[in-house]
Amino acid sequence: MKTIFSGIQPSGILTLGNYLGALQQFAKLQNDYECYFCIVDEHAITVPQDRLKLRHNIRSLAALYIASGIDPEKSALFIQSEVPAHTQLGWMMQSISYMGELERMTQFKDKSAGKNAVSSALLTYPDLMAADILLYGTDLVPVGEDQTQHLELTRNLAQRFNNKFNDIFTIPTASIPKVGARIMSLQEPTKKMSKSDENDKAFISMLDEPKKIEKKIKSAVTDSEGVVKFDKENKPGVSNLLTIQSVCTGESIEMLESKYAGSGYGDFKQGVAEAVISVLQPIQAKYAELIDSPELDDILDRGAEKAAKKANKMLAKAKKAMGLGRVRK
Ligand code: ATP
Ligand code: LTN
Repeated sequence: MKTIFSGIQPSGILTLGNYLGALQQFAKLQNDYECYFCIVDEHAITVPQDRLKLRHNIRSLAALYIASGIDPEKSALFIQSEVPAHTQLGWMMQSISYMGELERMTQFKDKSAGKNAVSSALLTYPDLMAADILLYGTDLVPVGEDQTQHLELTRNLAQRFNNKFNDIFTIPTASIPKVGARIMSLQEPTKKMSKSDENDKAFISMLDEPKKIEKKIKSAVTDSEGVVKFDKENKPGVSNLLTIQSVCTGESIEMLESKYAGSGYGDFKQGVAEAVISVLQPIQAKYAELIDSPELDDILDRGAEKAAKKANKMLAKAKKAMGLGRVRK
């Protein structure tokens, strides 16, 4: 059976973008693959975090994974910092990656732009991400489009390691959904929807109440043309809403365009809001049952144990390949 690994940062409450671009696919894949789903808290601290909020977001993310359909009987769900092999291999990856290639990463450039204090971990973030993936012999990594560059670097690092030391790592492939891989901000539809956006109106949180969802979609930036048509270049706002509705309902963009032909943005936005609410409501109900339950802790304990077992084996191979540690006499 082939292996899947993916991770989400607990850097805020998940958005509709995270759900449509990542979580939704995870649940579908778990029947056909051995799956490892990770709450990458060590990635989250590459930018400043409030410790209590971080702790809350970690648990909340765990509950959202399960509420979105991750079955702990099939998939291992765990917290990155509870499996030390990640940072250990991450350090080893740092020793084979180059400053130049790390500095070229778009996410690093975006997150460091205009800041005078940028952590060194923000730069070496992709080394840790490569370690996450490579520890599990991962074949497939389901992610949104923004992660393709990191995935490409992971492949390069794996190949570099295999050539230089020993052929131990599987070269992973990214799996990007055809529609929904890049849900845009509701306020600036040329920017991706992001859970750490300072403007609360720019994203729909997976835990927003129906009224709030409706309000945010109604105030989403569109254009003054009044025509519901998919045109990413000239009508980014409308195109984004069409994508959202299409992924939520399963109707194609063309079907939606003809459904709203001749009607204004009011009806259209109402339709989008209803579609989003009907996807998120059952998830929110499950989330409420889980968030304070000891069952969630048991799931995370079991997940970390299963993950560590596999990860430690690969870590031992990597250390041996690099000549770290010692051989018993
Ligand atoms: P942050 O804003 O803190 O950088 P984020 O919202 O971009 O976070 P991540 O934790 O970095 O979210 O991403 C988790 C997963 O969700 C990744 O697979 C990523 O590709 C996907 N994803 C993130 N934002 C979107 C989006 N707007 N549309 C589709 N997929 C997305
Ligand atoms: N970098 C990713 C989160 C992430 C990840 C991973 C995704 C960390 N490690 C391993 C897939 C596989 C992000 O910012 N979305």
